[in-house]
Formats: sequence, structure tokens, C-alpha cells
Amino acid sequence: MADLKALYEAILTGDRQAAVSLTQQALDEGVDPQLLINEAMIPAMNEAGRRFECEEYFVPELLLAARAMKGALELIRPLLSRTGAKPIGRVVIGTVKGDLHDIGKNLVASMLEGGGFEVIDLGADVPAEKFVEAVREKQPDLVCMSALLTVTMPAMKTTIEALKAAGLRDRVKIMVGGAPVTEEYARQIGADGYAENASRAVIAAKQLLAA
Ligand code: B1M
Repeated sequence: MADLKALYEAILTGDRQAAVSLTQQALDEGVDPQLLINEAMIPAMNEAGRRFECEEYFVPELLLAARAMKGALELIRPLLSRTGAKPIGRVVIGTVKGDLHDIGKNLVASMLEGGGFEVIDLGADVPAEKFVEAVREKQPDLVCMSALLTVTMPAMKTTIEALKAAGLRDRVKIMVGGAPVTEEYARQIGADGYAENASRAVIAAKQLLAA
């Protein structure tokens, strides 16, 4: 029986080894990876964030929790992205300039791959020019930007403006997301779409390409 509580604790306390072995155990038992993500991993990261906010945790604890989560996700990622089909569209994705948070972006990337998209992942702390260059060279159908910090959200707007200045804005759809981002903000900055989580991002991406 998958021990979701133990996995939650392992991530929250930054015990990478335990997080990896509990995840492997659960997968061997045939547990749905989405259940592990939604019922144990994301709640653990949210609790780490809550503890950080009330100064029970500091940056080192956040780093350890992130390391444990990433270790567990490495096992899950191939399962989310497994698809033999011809890609239904090409996506360029990155976390915007100044922002190092990449766990959510990685989840979105894996789910998009699993949803049939070819994904080009630019990583984290991606400057506007790098998005522009990727759009020019890789000719994606969709650009996905993630931001986790309130102070890095404006970099999404800067990137959209850089795409406009390069004459590339009309060639792609743009979707934004990340914890502080809202649908209203997406509209304000001129993005085409917004999604609140990774599974919604797949639905929104398909809708955007169909439109
Ligand atoms: Co930081 N951090 N962090 N952090 N961190 C937050 C985001 C924070 C909310 C914590 C808090 O105060 N409660 C806060 C931001 C406050 C704000 O601006 N509103 C914060 C802060 C302040 C900071 C630093 C400034 C701390 C400091 O140094 N004093 C610093 C900034 C560094 C930087 O980026 N320049 C910092 C650093 C870090 C670590 C490096 C230690 C680490 C990140 C490691 C890594 O990612 N490799 C870290 C972590 C782990 C967190 C928390 C605890 C967890 C983030 C996470 O991975 N969540 C976070 C608190 C929290 O989120 N509750 C926090 C799990 C992940 C699956 O969720 O990323 O939200 P999320 O992704 C979701 C959705 O948002 C959505 O789908 C995903 C899956 O469902 N989504 C998209 C994301 N991108 C999308 C794109 C889409 C669509 C949906 O379309 C394109």
C-alpha cells in the first residue's frame, strides 16, 4: 500500500533518499503517479512554503525539500511524458528571467509531453532574448512561461514585448502560469492563455492550438 503520508514527510523534511525509495515503491505497486504528485508531493511543497512564510523554514530547508521533490519526480517524469504518437504541436517552455523555481515548470513540461506535444525546455531564469531566439529558431506553436515570484511576473510582459519587437508575436500562442499568476494578469499582459496547474495546462494548450 503506497505510503502517501511518509512520502509527504520525506519531501517536507528534505529526505531525498526516502522520497525516492517511497516513490519507487509506490510505482512498483502500480500507484497512479498523478496521485503521488497531487496527494503527497505538491501538498508537501505547499507546507514547506507555509513554514518558510512563518519563518519556521529558511532557504536551506526549501532547497532540501526541492531536492527531495526533484529526486522523486525524476522517477515519475518518464511515465508522464511517455507517448509514441506524432507530436500535435511544438512548445517552448521556460521559467522567466530572475526566477529559479523550476519544479512546476518541469511538471507542466512533462504533462505537455504526455499530452502529445514536443517540448523544448529552456530551463529557469530565461531572459526574454532567449525566448525570442528559440521562437525564431525552433518555430514553436506555443510559448509557455512560468513565474513563481511576484517580482518576476513582469518578465512575462517583457518577453511578450520582445517577441512583438522581433516581429514574432503573431507566429505563436502564449500561455502563462505559476502560483502568483492569474487569468486576469494573463489578459492584462497580452498572453493568449493561462492555466492554474499542469493538467489544465495541457487542456489549455490543446484549446489554444485548435483556436
Ligand atoms: Co521559493 N518562494 N524562493 N524557493 N519557493 C515561493 C514561490 C514562495 C511563495 C514561498 C513563500 O514565501 N511562501 C515565495 C514567493 C513569494 C512571492 O513572490 N509571491 C518564495 C520566495 C520568496 C523565494 C526566495 C526569494 C527566497 C529567498 O531567497 N529569500 C528565493 C527566490 C529565488 C529566485 O527564484 N530568484 C526562493 C528560492 C527557492 C528555492 C531555490 C529554495 C526553491 C526552488 C527550487 C526549484 O524550483 N528548483 C524554492 C521553493 C521550493 C519554493 C516553494 C516552497 C515551492 C515551489 C514549488 O516547487 N511548488 C514555494 C512555496 C509554494 O509554492 N507554496 C516558494 C510545487 C510546484 C509543483 O508548484 O511551482 O506552483 P508550482 O507549479 C504549479 C502551478 O503553479 C502551475 O502548475 C504547477 C503544477 O501544478 N504552473 C503552471 C507553474 N508554471 C506554470 C506554467 C503554465 C501553467 C501552469 O503555463 C505556462
